[in-house]
Amino acid sequence: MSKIALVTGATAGIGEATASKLAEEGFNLILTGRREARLLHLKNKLEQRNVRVLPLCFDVRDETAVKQSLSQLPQEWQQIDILINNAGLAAGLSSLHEGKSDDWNRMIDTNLKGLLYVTRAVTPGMVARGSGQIINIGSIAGKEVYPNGNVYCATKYAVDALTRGMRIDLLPYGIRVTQICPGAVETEFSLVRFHGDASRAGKVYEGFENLVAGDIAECIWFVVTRPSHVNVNDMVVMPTAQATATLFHRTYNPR
Ligand code: NDP
Ligand code: 8X3
Repeated sequence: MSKIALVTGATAGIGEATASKLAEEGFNLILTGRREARLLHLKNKLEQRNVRVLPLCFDVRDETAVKQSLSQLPQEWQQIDILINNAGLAAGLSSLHEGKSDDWNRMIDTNLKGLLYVTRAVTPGMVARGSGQIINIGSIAGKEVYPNGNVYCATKYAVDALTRGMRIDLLPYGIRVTQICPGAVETEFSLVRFHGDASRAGKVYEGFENLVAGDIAECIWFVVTRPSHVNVNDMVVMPTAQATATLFHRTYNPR
């Protein structure tokens, strides 16, 4: 029987690329996000690969919506083998004294509380079955704090801590827990961070070869395909031209 993976934030970027990779490899997929049209488009596209796709449209910040969606899964979707906690965002890039509490709340509610709500809904089934795999998408921002990254970095440090906490708590049940921490990946991430300012977002990736979403999907595939006695705890994946969160080798001045 085909395995089932649930990917949060599948409407764009890393989540969408991961969904495509897993569909290619024969996984049935529960795909989530807020943009319903994109979820439906993805369902139609991926089902051409002879896998089944269940699109679930909800905001991970809405605990009631998360609980309702995931507690009412049709019988054939209830055995989730792999949970990929990917939905997340940065909002703004400001010094703390100039930061906007709306941005802070969006990041904390999505990256931290949203990940918790989804995990809380999915893990009891894994515990009952004594198997499962959870992959949390952290960030280099959860390993190093950088100027003006303050709250985004704090949420990704929290993902790092939660990944370790989950691994400890789920140890007796044979559930594998992994964190993948990418450096700069060109997705909609910077467009979202800069509130739709495409010119500012584009500059982030100028002058060096960034990662693409498919690179992270390949890392996820590596983690998923290890034998069941092998767990990858933590994987930091950077562009070759990026040494730290802020140090890039740009071949020309992007400005
Ligand atoms: P994108 O903006 O391209 O994709 C983000 C995804 O998250 C979208 O599918 C979006 O779906 C979903 N999402 C955001 N907020 C919510 C919400 N409240 N409820 C449900 N879904 C939500 O960014 P990336 O693919 O780059 O980001 C994916 C993850 O990777 C994030 O956790 C990010 O922090 C992390 N990351 C990204 C890096 C990068 O350089 N790009 C580097 C390191 C980590 P929708 O809008 O439809 O709800
Ligand atoms: C995204 C990477 O360092 O640009 O998590 O914030 S960073």
